[in-house]
Amino acid sequence: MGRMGRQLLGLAVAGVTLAASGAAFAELGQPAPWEYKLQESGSPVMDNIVWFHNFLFVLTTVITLFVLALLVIVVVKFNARANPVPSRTTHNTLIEVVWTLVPVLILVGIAVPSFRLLFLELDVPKADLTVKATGKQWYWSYSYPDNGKFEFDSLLAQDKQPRLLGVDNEMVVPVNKVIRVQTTGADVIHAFAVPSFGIKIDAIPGRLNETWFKATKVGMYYGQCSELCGKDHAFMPIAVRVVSDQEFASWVEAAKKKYASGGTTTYASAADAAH
Ligand SMILES: [Cu+2]
Repeated sequence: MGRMGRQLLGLAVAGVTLAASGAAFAELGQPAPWEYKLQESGSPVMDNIVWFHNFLFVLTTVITLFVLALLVIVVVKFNARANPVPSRTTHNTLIEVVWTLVPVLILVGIAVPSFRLLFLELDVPKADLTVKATGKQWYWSYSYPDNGKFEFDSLLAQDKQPRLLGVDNEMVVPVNKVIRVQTTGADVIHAFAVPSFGIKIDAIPGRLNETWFKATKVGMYYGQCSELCGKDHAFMPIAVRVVSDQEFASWVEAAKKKYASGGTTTYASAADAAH
């Protein structure tokens, strides 16, 4: 093996090792180093998204291999040397029918689960709890209209892990409950997205958008603003802490007192008060 070959092999080994160590660090609800798959699912909607993704992946792989096989057959069997006298066939009704009908059936087969998934995402079931997320330049505010209407700001915390995802005040929700998320924007368009819950919805000034999730496992889940909203767009993460019913109840009691003034005193709320 030449020097170049050894270097390439070394690079490949390093890559595989990194990927393996990345997989070992994979945690629920957050991205992992060298991740090439979807984040692990933490909600029924995301379960369905993962299923649909895998279904399409298998389907497209099979179609691609089929087309490749046809091309190889044509190249080998019908090149000028192997087949000096070409056929003069211009029409074959059976083939015309087959290559029209089969793609139609495949598309219908994709459309059915696709629409089922869209309706699952868009039809908000009867909610156990509503949380309103307001996108601001450049942080989120969460309000809990069902629990005494307290509201608080959630800003990136530089000292917290995971890097660029940790916040000072997390959004907290109970496990296995239908959470209705309402989003709006206070200044420009933002987007509220948490990959493990399978949600991504715009937060638009003057409009209230709605989505939902049901977190099936206790833990931390992270997302990010997903609509370019200005210079600190990359620094307004979303952190959701999913807890048991009892923990949620005690958090609500503490939060009511902590945020009684109607939000924490950030530069933004101070600016609001000045108006
Ligand atoms: Cu943004």
